[in-house]
Amino acid sequence: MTGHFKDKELSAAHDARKMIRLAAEEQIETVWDRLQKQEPQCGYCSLGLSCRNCSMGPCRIDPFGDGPQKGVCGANADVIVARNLARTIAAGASAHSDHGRDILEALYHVGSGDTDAYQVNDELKLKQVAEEFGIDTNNKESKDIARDLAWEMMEDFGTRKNELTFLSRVPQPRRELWKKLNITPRGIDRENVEVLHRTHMGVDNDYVNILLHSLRTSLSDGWGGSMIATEVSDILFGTPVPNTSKANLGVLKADMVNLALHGHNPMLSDVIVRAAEDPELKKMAEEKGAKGINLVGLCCTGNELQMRRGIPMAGNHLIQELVIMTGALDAMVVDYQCIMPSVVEVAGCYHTEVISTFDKAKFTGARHIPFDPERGLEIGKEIVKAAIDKYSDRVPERVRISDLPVEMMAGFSVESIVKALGGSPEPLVDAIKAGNIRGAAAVVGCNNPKIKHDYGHTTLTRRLIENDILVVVTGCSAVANGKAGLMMPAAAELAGDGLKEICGALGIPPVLHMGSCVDNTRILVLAAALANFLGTDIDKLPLAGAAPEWYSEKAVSIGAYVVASGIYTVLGVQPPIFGSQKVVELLANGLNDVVGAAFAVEPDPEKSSVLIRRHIEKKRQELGLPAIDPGSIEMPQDD
Ligand code: SF4
Ligand code: MSK
Repeated sequence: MTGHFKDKELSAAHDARKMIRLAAEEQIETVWDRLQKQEPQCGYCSLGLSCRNCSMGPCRIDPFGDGPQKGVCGANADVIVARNLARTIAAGASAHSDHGRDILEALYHVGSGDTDAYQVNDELKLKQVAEEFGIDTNNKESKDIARDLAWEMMEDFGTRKNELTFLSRVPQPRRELWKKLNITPRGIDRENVEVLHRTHMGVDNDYVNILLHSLRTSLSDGWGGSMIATEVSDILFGTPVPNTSKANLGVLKADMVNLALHGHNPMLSDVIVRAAEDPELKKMAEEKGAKGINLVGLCCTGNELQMRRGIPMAGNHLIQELVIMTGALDAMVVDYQCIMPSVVEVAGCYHTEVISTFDKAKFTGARHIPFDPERGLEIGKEIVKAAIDKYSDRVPERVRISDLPVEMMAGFSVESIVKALGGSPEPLVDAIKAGNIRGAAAVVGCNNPKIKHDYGHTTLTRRLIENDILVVVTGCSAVANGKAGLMMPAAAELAGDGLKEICGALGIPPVLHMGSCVDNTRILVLAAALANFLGTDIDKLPLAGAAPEWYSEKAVSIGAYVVASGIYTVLGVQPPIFGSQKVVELLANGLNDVVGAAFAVEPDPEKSSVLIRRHIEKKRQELGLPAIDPGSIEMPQDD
């Protein structure tokens, strides 16, 4: 077995472990089985040393120096590794940004009056964001502002602008730095297309130049496509406020129609929530013998729903096959991103119906009910009805829900954090200055079967809060930490004295749920607000990022824009760059002199917590704040 496993268990989560054992007993193939069958995975690809960008190839570079050191075209290891990384970042940035565009189109439909499925939910944010885009909001109806804002935001995808509009939120020194480096993101689509152009055979053959453009592309995601996704989702569906709901496989109900909402886009799931309230559909469910309709979330669609509507969370990335094995899931509705094709096969072993909904994300074997924002609610009802129909096919003897759900808080948008602080970042800044809180870390990203499920997230978070570092979480990390009980105010008991006191005074948990993967932009906005408040740049602050169990191309784009924005980031899974010492050196060290932050790779969360603590204390020293000598923080030894 690959990766960091200190014991034989594949998951740190109790509900998952039980289902994994069940899968083995019933010979249902899961992600862990398939990983094992893939081993040993290709060494060239793992090092980033293979290229199939043209048909003179495919080519590979021998990492030991005995075999070929150049592709047929003459590209060396540095160029091949950099090109591969650039394409990965572009794929991730494109996924986020295309998601943003889909939401934006819904805003445009609202503004044009050709849908009644959605409406403006947060008028204040609509006006604030419209003003950022230079739109006069005086004496204008919100419908008209929505239309004009959507139109202006669409321009940020194109080639007409020299810089993205949300860059006005970036601290001035960082904007100037990006300008000097020529990495100011322009059009979102433009930067992504340019990656594909540059990495075509015979275009950009300088690894540094390729990597700088990769940073620019990732910034077009973080301060562009993803930020548009977050802000427009808030405008349409409401800016999250703190709420308490529940998490783990125990949120499924044996006596109700269970419907899981999986993927990333909140557009469809929002109408399904409303459809499930329909009295006729509720009656239909009762006629089938169910007590009602129970909606649960998975992955980031689940995060979106939990943040805004308190819908319970069934699980994160590696739970998506296991939730079907409860035998109680009547339908899994998928939109896009992070949905394993295997869910259709696992569902085939049960009565569960997988329903795909986006024409750009079809799944062979699934039922396809195409989503159309203009007929949102009608489609939502059709989907809920399909789940109710499936309830009759459930086999009661195969229903296995035994875990009790765990309470967790969600809904910590920047607005609600600032409100909890009394309307200004000042109390947080004061607590950091005094040393009660040493700094803050974002623990984000996916699960990956190469890392013990949820172990990376929860171990790292525990160590950080124990040492008075406030943790913010998004994506699958939020689910892992919520299930582990770390996201209720009572978890402050596990924190160091300083953090415990602050959490107690504010009534907040030591680990704050800031949303889905696109909502990592909320973390950027918060970091920028802190830097602006102090009149400094983001890289000067005692902040860090970590993605202990990342797997996706989107996570690489996130890591790149976080580092390019000035935040040191530790990855728990090795990216495929180790075939080029020069690329590794640039990303792990050289970037410090370029953007003031760099990457580290550390699979053991006990060790990564030390790297983060050392970094935060170093930043405190540089700011002249009371600090622990970073060198005195001991690195745990291997067993
Ligand atoms: Fe080989 Fe160069 Fe073609 Fe890549 S671009 S496949 S290294 S010839
Ligand atoms: S769902 S991108 S596995 S966090 Fe956003 Fe989780 Fe990663 Fe998907």
